[in-house]
Amino acid sequence: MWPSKVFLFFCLIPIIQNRKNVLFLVSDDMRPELAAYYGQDFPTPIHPQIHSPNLDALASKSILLKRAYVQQAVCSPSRTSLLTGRRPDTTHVYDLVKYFRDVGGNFTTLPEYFKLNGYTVAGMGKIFHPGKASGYDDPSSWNVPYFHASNQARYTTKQKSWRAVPTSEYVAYPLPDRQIADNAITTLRTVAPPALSGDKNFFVAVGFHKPHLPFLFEEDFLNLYPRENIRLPDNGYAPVDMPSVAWFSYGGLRSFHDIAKLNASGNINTSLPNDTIIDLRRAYYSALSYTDFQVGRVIAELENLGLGNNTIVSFWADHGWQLGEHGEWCKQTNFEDAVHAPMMIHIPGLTDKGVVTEQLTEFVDLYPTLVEAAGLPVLDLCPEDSTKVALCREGTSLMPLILNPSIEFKRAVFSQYPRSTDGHNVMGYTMRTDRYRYTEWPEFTGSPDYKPLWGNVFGIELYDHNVDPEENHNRAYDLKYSAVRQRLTKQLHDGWRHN
Ligand SMILES: [Ca+2]
Repeated sequence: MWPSKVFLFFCLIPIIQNRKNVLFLVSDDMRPELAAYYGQDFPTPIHPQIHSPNLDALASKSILLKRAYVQQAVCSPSRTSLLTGRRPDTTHVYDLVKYFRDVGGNFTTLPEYFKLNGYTVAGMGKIFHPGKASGYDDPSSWNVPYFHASNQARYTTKQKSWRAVPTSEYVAYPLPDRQIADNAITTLRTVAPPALSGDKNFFVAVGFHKPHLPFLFEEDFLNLYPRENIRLPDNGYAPVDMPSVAWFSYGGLRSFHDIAKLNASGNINTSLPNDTIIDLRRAYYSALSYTDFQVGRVIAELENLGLGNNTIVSFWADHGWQLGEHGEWCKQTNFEDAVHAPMMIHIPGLTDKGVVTEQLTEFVDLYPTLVEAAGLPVLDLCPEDSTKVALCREGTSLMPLILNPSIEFKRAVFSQYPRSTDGHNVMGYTMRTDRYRYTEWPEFTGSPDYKPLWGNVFGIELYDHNVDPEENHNRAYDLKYSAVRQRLTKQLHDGWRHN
């Protein structure tokens, strides 16, 4: 035994010394409308030119996952899925209330795994969904006191859906995301010396609140987007032959007082007045650019401290956003605009020249990727029932894509969204293949089985992205697509394990 232990000892030293730090950046409700995504991978033409120099710079030295999809297009389910590395049907978190440790299992989270491997692990802002949905920021994930910004009450009122905050106000009462960036900078300065000396690695998670509603930003950012440059979406109508179960009436936006007074119904084939649509789009882009600015401040400090060469920087947003396309707003649907979100990972020494992949990827893939890229022991695939398995993965490491971005990776990627309709609990399961988006809305058993009843379906959607990238025409009932639909039905029912 003795010689093998000696061998193991000498093998482990260089591995541990080579471990990388992680700067884990998160944005809330940011759709992938960034310059780096120009081209075929954003469903609608991008107007106007988006100002996102910091994320574009990060993208240029990252693996840019141009077709990455969240597992459920709303905050807590998406975040819980990514941070546990498991899908909503395993975490059993489909809403903004339930906590995975109560309803799913006592899973080891991504930051917790780094903590268990000896890292300093700090979190700030919105990483998990705050409050009950995360047991108040999942305390076992961190070993540094968690940071939340002040002035939240001032800047989260329901009075206005958007506001350019005047300089006099934001100087006196800094916006939460500026405070979060400030705290990230302070934290990096604290963890830098032990990281640079090789004594202690870090995992610093920085969660920004924007561009989530209300769209607030320091006023200067509005000047980046002259109002006359903002366009209405091309497709302000629901998809032809869309089943009503697919629709969401965007109550989150309509509850703001300035929107409520417009008396918008939220019904299918209605939307907001054109002037309001223009204002909201302009404010969203301004909030996006404001977030980009704060991201840039944090990355600049990482570089200034000399940490750039040994720190992985990942950026993702928890889902996309509908800015009036289909007449829809917010997230909470299975449309491309809601489930498609930005993700990029800079891995020093591996992606410095930039790697762009068009392969279909999923947000559950980030956990195993960061683990492998940082040099931690890799995770096994979860068994069918992983309720009692603390550590496993339901995604796939993206490392092979970095070495060869055109290899075959996944044939399909999966998202889902629950509805309650006609007294039934329904779960919309959607699948994106290279060419199609295919969705079924079956009845759902809920607890304790959490299973779809495929025999009782409340709607089917089939969008052909080759001819209809905006998903304007549901072909599920078009006879020309019946063979395709039959094939996609089987593929969807087979699920992620077989794709
Ligand atoms: Ca969100």
